[in-house]
Amino acid sequence: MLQSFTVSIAAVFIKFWGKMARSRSSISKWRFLNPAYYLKRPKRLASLLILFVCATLVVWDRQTLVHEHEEEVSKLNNEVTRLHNMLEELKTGHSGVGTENVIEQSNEKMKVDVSEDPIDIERRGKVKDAMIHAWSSYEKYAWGHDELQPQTKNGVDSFGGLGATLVDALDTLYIMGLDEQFQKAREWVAESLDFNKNYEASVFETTIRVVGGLLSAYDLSGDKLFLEKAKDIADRLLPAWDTPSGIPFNIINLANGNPHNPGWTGGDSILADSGTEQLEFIALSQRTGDPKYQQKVENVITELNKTFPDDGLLPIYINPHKGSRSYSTITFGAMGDSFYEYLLKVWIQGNKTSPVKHYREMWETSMIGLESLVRKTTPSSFTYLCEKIGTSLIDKMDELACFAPGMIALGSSGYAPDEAKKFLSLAEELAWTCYNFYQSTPTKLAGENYFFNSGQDMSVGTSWNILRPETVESLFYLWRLTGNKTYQEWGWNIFQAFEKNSRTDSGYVGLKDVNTGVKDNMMQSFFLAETLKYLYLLFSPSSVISLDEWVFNTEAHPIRIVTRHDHTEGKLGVSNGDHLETRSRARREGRFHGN
Ligand code: DMJ
Repeated sequence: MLQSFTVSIAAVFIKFWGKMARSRSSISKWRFLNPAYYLKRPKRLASLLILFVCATLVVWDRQTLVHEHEEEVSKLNNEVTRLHNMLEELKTGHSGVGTENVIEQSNEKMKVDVSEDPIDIERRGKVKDAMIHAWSSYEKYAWGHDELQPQTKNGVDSFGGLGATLVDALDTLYIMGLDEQFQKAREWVAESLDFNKNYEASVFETTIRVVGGLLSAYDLSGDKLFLEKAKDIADRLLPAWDTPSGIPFNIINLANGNPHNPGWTGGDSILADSGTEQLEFIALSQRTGDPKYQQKVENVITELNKTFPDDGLLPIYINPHKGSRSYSTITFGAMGDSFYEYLLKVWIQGNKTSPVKHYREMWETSMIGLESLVRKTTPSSFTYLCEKIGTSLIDKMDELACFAPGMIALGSSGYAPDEAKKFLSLAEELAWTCYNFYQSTPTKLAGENYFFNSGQDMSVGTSWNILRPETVESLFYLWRLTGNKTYQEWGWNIFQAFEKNSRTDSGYVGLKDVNTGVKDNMMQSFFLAETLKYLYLLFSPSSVISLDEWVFNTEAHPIRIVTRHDHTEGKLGVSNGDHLETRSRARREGRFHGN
């Protein structure tokens, strides 16, 4: 604008000057240099002044433009430098975009794939938002309690007041890079986590959530506080294994150490409750150098292996005095499930070496049994796992058994190629069924269990949904092991159904009925420990908690795989070096910055 103004002033001046020049042509051509020429005639002086002002304006205007352009160019250069730096940081594992933690692989920082799918980045961002919402609701209404009741906005101590949600969520917070929240939770563990409770605790639940959660937080952060706390609670659980057979009692008083079994089992121990402490207690021995934890839990497997059946399937009740099996259901669902899971995972935790060979053998035997439970629905040919009592098969499958596709996929690579392929495809078929447990209901959330009647495919039995993780857990393993993006799509659909039906202003709730969508009043701690973690990892690069370096306990707490030695003559062959190795490697972990 300024430029056009100066141009018009100059044009007026030139016109005026032209007139003057024509009328005074006789005057000497040097007369313009004589000051008197101007001083005698005010009009000439005015013209000179106008000419001077116009010239100044033109020069000033140009200078300003040049300066403005220089500023623009400099800004663009800065932007180019910033983007270049971001690219470099992404290549070396520090994107500076978000705040998640990248997990190192050996000595090298994890390489974030710069060509990562932007949809994955966006989706894991949404899962992280869900975690922030779940956590801040817990923080606001139930801090320090075991679980949040979102509808009534209060906490409940369903596990004896051990801060179950807080401890269960530690590693999820860490992996998602929610550092402030992690630190605040750490302070609570340091100041307020007290296990000296006159409470009849479930040995299984306390182990998988509390011991597992603390060990995982230790392995990820290297903070010794978590290991000390894990040792404290494990020491309180240990008397549960003091039975004639070594099969543990499933309940123990945390203050006085008196163990017993629940009345409703008729005095028996539960298979899953007795065979799902191996990963945590072996890890604890490795990290403390004290063999007693590992010895107790490995005795259980040795005892069960003495009479292990040809099909590797054990009923859910076992007598802790005799070590014998009681007549009861055989299932990969409730009360059986994680016994089979841990046979495979202890073998992985033990680096698949000879001291843990019998775990793999027992697991493979159980897979023979599992195959004998496989049936297909009509008319759509969904593959499912039956339950069994005596010799009778029951056409029923728990959603809990939907961990099995992930387990089978994880174990498949230990077979020879043909078997591996067969088991991987069985895993994929079962995952499709589990996904359809979700898709077949009006809310697109799965019920607790399903029946399979001829001609009707699947129908919901118990119709609640309590935010369970098993299906997304299997989708996570299948995505990692096959690279098939379909599993991400299924997981995303399930996540959206949780967002639609289970999200409230004060946290996430389960549904009393997946047909009507009526809500319950509980945010289960495993929603933060497992469901959201597996969903987040489903949209993360596979080097974040690499399956080559970590093994997940049954509550989705990643435990670092360390060198294993056997224990002989009552001594645990886990060297102090292993213990140190675990700690120092954990400290070396890089911080993950990505969405
Ligand atoms: C979790 O506590 C664990 O995954 C356990 O093995 C089975 N049940 C719940 C989640 O459904």
